[in-house]
Amino acid sequence: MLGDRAAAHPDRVAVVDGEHRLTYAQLHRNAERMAAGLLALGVTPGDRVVVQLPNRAGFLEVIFGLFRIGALPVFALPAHRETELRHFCVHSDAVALIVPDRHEGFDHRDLAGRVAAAVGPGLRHVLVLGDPGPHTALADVPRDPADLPAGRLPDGPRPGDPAFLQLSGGSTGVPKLIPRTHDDYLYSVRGSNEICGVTDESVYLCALPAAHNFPLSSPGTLGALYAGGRVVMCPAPNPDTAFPLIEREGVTITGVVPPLALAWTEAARDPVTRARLAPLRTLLVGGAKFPEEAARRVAPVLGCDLTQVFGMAEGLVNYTRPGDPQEIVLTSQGRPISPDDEIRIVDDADREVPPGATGHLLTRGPYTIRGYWRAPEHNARSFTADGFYRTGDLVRRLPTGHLVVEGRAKDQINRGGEKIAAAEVENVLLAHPAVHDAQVVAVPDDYLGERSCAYLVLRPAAEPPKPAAVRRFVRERGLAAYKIPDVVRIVESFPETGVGKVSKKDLRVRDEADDEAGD
Ligand code: J2J
Repeated sequence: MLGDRAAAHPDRVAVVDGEHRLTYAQLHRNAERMAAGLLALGVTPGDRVVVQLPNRAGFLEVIFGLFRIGALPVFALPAHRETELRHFCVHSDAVALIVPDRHEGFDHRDLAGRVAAAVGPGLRHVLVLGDPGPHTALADVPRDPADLPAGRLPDGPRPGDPAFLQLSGGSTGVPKLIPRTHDDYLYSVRGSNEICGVTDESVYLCALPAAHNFPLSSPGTLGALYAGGRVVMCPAPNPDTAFPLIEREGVTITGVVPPLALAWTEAARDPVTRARLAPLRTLLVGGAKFPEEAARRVAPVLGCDLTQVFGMAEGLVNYTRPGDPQEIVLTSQGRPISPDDEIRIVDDADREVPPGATGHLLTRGPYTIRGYWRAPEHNARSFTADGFYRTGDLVRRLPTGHLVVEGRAKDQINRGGEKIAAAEVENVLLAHPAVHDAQVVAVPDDYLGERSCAYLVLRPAAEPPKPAAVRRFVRERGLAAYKIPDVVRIVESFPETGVGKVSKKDLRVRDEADDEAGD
């Protein structure tokens, strides 16, 4: 895809990264040289490489380099820490880990060193974007393909081959990996472009972490490059960083999570600030439910069209359409990209619910996976016998086919679009010496939609730990900051359901009662 675009319009700017601009020809050439250099290092087709890079042009050079040789990036996020990176490296049998030197005040070289020491010799390379410290500089990797023993790069992967491993939001103890293929992914990107009107005139601001499925493909950086448009890498999504870039680069389209949409509308109340958004035509909002009241403010305050997007790294993506009635755009999460996306809405026994009723969303379609990477037991639970993916989302369908997300059946916290598997955090809390049992639940939050609350039952005679100490314990265990419980409450016991299981629903209710009591 990139080769075709570079041949068609070599001199058009493909990506902007600060003061740095790469044309399609340059991006393509850099990716080919990266591919040759990675091959020379011993990265072979089918190998996995954990990529933890911030929103920089280097991210695109690396992933297109890996795509070119048929090696699979494993898309870590910059927020991930030792526990997550170790798991990605071990579970994917990665041969290399690619990190930035520092990002947002954090030294990723130290982190990568600890991960490499823990994972062992199978992880052969740590490559660093920027100052490498004790590792290898990514800048030293690229080679001229003509210098390879064969004198050129081998043929690339086939369309149906896996392209990368994306991360699942997860509801289990360890994150699952999602194998997406070149053809299924481009199918979703092409469909997203058609719906969102992405053309060679489009300028996409990559404001969310570039490796996440939403900014990568809905329609995202890949959509902009597919159409021959331009990608602007945004180092952080706050208004002070994003708005000047929108103005300077003439950004026409971007995607954000609901809390950011709120922050952007808040900042744009100031007319001078708002003027910077003049080029912006489309704001996609998704990743978590966008409250109707907030949705109503987008067009009048930001001066652009709202598109709601309800997607998942496993596949299915829904959009509201430019021609949809305003009420539908404001109150629904869109309808599927493709007429071949199959939707079933079922009760607890997998029976279809009546039209318009709320139920579990199951889906099967041209770009939705049929199974996670090397996870036969999860797959037996996460997919029906006939291959429908159990999304864990509770939805209802409007007569127009649009879906309204009503809630969630999966044991997850959606913290402003960042997904936290309760079990993953509970496992860490259980390792605390004072903790006998732990439950992590979502509690409502005006800004984030949800935040996380850890309920702890202590061991007999244990000294009650301070909430700050519990939070520090989770951080020191090497979990991403967004997974650290926002609230920690110590209780005598957990409410139980009729059959003696812990009732998370009742814990959430109890939390609301505590809040009302002014706790
Ligand atoms: C309610 N819940 C939503 C929405 C996602 C585009 C946009 C988002 C994602 C994403 C993505 C929601 N309203 N508008 O991959 O390509 C929740 C659901 C869903 C889960 C998937 C894309 N949009 N969600 O968020 O893999 O619970 O993908 O199942 O991170 O986010 O999370 P994720």
